Amino acid sequence: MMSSWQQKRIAVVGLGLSGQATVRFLLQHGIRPVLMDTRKKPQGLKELALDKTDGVYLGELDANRMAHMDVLVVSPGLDLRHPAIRFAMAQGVEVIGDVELFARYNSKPVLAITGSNGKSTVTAMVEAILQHSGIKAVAAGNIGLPVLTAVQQADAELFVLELSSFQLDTTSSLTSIASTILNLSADHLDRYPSLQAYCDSKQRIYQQTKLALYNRDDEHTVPQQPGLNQHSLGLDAPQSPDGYGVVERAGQYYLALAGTELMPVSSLSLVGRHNQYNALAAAALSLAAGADFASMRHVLSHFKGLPHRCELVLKHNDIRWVNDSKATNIGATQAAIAGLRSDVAGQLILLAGGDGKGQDMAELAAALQQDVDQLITFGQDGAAIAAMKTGSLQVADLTAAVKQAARLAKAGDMVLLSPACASLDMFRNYQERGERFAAAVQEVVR
Ligand code: UMA
Ligand code: ADP
Repeated sequence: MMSSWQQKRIAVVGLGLSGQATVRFLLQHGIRPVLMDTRKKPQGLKELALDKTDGVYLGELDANRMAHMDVLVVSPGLDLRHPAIRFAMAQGVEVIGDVELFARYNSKPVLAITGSNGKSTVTAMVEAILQHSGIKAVAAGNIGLPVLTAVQQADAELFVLELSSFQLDTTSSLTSIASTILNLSADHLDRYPSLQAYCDSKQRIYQQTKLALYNRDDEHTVPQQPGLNQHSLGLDAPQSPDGYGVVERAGQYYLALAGTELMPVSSLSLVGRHNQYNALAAAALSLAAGADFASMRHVLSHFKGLPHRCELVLKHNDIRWVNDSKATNIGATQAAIAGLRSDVAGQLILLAGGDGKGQDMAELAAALQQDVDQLITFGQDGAAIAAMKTGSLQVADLTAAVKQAARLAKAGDMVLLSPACASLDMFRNYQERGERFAAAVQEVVR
């Protein structure tokens, strides 16, 4: 496939982690791309063999230069509605992403995972189950490892891809042995004109899949394309003897998978109903890839949650401090509140705020009013969240929020950072926000 590309003029647009991996991949195949980024100084550029490229253009994208290319490999961080990209497309330039390039080149089996929330957790679970089953699986994509770095790993036998809607927008050839949309709730509405447009983007994951696994409690996840081999997942009874769900026997609840009682729900290592669903989805996906039941049981009963997802950072004087910085949208925060509430004897104190990405905070109101005892908000859209609950407190920043929570918290309480917003108004990314929270907690509490 790559030999036909040697005659083409290729630009890599957006030089973050995925863009840099794309440049390396192309150079390894003897292709000299043109490099572009709207940023004046993208990090890590110096490590690339820039002398082997056909030029590096930083700062405002030049529409005419782009229109002279045959193909633009555009990073997921760039909005396809950017005028220069639109102009190039209108001139007939092909616009794809790194996942599309991966799909055209890769010959190994793929499992593909998307959804508004739970993607990374399920991706990591599936990778662990397959590895325990003796299959050399590699997790890549939105989870962090660029797909064009992963595809170079010669000993990889299968790829478990976490795909964002942005990656799916520029992908059309991906085939998978199974794929799933875990759930869909409002997110990234600063990049999509409507929830339906965001949903249509997610639906692209089913395009050439051998098995679509969807959430029967979330209509947006049901394949819209007819004629697919498909199964539904849910936390109720399976819909057929070989279906997927939860069954009750002698007062115990079990995950049920294709006619097998896999394991009691009570022995899952992660708490919260949303994680029961994540475990079921991970088991269903790995089954399609040939994993064994013993490995599923082992991994799902020992899996340690990923950092920044409902992670206990400190228990002090019987007050628990939980970091859920990865909750960058309302759906994730709702799941965290619903999942943790029943486990809190005292007050649930929520810290929320940041960049709301155009979400309607009214959707969070019910959870805030019913299940949250004290709400402390911060950041760009903190006021919009505070307006959803009377008696809430608005503070200047995350450290002030931690200090305020420390004043309010008593034995039996939980302080939960689950912001329902992106972090980019105040932090480099959600990881930095979570780390600052943990540091502030140590400092203020001890
Ligand atoms: N940017 C510019 N100019 C450019 C290109 C990017 O200003 O020319 C900015 C944008 O604000 C953008 C940010 O840089 O948001 C990052 O974009 P990038 O292209 O540099 O991103 P990468 O470092 O290549 O990381 C991307 C994914 N990032 C996005 O989709 C925004 C990473 O997902 C992914 O792990 C990585 O590729 C490897 O595949 C991160 C993410 O935040 C975790 N994803 C979003 C999410 O989960 O909600 C979709
Ligand atoms: P993603 O990769 O899609 O952002 P993660 O696995 O990183 O998802 O989880 C992010 C946050 O989303 C978690 O901290 C949790 O609050 C919430 N979450 C996880 N799984 C689900 C789910 N199945 N449904 C709803 N919310 C979830």
